[in-house]
Amino acid sequence: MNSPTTTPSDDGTGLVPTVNRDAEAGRAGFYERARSQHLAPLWRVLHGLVTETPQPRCVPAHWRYEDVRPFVMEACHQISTEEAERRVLVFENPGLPGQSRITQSLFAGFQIILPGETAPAHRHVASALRFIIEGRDAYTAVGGEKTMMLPGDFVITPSWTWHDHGNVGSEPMIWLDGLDMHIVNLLAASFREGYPGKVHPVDRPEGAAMAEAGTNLLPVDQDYGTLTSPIFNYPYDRTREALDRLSRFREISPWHGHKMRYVNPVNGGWAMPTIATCMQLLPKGFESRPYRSTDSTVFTVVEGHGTSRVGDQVFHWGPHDLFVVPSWTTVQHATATDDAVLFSYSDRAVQDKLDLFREEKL
Ligand code: GTQ
Repeated sequence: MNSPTTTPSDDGTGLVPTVNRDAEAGRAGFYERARSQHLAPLWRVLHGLVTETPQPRCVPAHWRYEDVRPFVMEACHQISTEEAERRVLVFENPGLPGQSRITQSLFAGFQIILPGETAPAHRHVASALRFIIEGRDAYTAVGGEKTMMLPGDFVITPSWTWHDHGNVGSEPMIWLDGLDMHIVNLLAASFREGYPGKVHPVDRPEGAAMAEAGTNLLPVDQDYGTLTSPIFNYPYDRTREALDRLSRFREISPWHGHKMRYVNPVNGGWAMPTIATCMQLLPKGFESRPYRSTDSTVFTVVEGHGTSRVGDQVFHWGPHDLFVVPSWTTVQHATATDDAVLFSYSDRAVQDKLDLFREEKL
């Protein structure tokens, strides 16, 4: 092995404590010879590899919309969507600089598309979610069907489906992109293809997916060869109404407020196979009890104002802000003056499938 390696033991976290440090110098020759065969001693790194508790490298973070939006607008003066392919400013977790990660496993970015612009069709194994922040009269086309997008809508681009985006209105549209490419890349399973042409042909009417799967009815004999929901736009008006109605009769969760998960109506699982998505209502004057879970989570504020204590940090948030709760970091939300609605996404969909997910309600 000729590249110098930084093992967890180098920063004092991986060396098994029973190892006699004084004896290690005498073992150096052995380590050196083993290294020539690309072999390494586990006892110098074991406790850094198999940690006692989650050791997230991402940190609690908060982006205010008023700080971020000017940069997103400025990006439009710097580059066109056509030139950029996707004009996106990536949220980089301060604990993971230069890695295009908002958490260890997930990507987040604000994409902006101006009136008249088209983001050309491509497809990739990575799945994407779009959560609409502002604007109207822009669409995304997925697998031959268009959907118009409005603020608060949750839109899915399933793995390996052709997709292009366009703005046919008169104002910019900004949405939050969440992607799982870091999970795909961990497994070295990524493919990508550009479409030979700007847009993929549309061959299904708008609303087709909603008619096929959006009313608790599914076409009999339809085969679904995928874990991704056939619904690719979960519109905000329906989500908001559901939250409002259930808040009138359901007992509130002390940890989550009124929190709903987006489901795939075919199998009852998460709407996406890799990314878990939720929407929650925190009524005015609510204070949640401390909660932690193993899925590092990205939150964006749809409506209202509040405060979240994340580990030892306190974030005061308002509409369209983003904040991150790292794995196994205690979070508590509070609202004061108004109801708040939070959209969130995490890798829980993966952790559930692999029996990794844990949570603690304090
Ligand atoms: O819109 O297809 O933010 O492929 C990153 C990668 C958006 C997209 C991103 C992508 C897209």
